[in-house]
Amino acid sequence: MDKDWLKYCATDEQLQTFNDEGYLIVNDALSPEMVDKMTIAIDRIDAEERKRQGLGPNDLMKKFRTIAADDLFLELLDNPKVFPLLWDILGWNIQLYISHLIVYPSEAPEVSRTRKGAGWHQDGGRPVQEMERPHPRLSLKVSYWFSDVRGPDRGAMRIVPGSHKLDERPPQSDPDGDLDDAIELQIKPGTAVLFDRRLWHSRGWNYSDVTRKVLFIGYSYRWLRGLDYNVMPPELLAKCDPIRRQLLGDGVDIKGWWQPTDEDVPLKQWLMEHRGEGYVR
Ligand SMILES: O=C(O)CCC(=O)C(=O)O
Repeated sequence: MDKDWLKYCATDEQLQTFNDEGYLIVNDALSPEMVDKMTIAIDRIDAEERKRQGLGPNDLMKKFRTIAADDLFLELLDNPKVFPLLWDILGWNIQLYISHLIVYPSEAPEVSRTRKGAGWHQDGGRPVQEMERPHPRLSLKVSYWFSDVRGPDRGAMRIVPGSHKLDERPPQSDPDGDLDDAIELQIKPGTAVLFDRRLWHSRGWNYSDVTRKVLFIGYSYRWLRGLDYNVMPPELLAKCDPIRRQLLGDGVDIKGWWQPTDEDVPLKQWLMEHRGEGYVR
């Protein structure tokens, strides 16, 4: 299993940024070659899905369970530049809970170019309403960017830094505008952005001529259910090493989601061996 992981363990500064701001940018998380290869897969999936979903050329395409759509995406599961950050933030008892692709072409020409604020939210579905407050972290997403969103109106994600610590919707002085204190993450292809599920975020509009492509890989504790799968196809699991199988929701016994045995969580064993017993709680 990939020993490169140890080169990219979180620094104190990275952990502090994630804890304080609710997000972390990882530059060059993917090499240009990997970006090119994955973009070919994304374009293929986009063409297939547009047909299947009956979408027009300017429609936004969403595809869930993308990890199973091309073996290349399995590389993202334990990407050495990102995976170690996940252990340091969430620990070893983790799994993939979602992998969704968004391909967002330019809005149709007749659409007003003056719209602001597109669907600000926190992630989490019903738990957001049903959990007592203040909310715990529970999960985070890693967004991998395959288009260049540096420049105005290219669909860069908007966030309110630090808003994961608020226990209510952040203030919005202009009802037609963005949340106050929103920033746009204008980043280049190959960049990954980790964000806490409690962070208030929104998709930016795309009025540019560049199709915006981003793949969201979400990780949660293993005691939550997957959001876009229950069980991965056995033929996919068969291609994976034990740690990837853990991440894809595989396990030995149903009780292992609550009380994992060593066989359920090979990542724990790996961390004990490579980072020491004291690292593993
Ligand atoms: O497309 C985006 O920038 C935001 C996607 C989103 O809201 C999400 O992953 O929860």
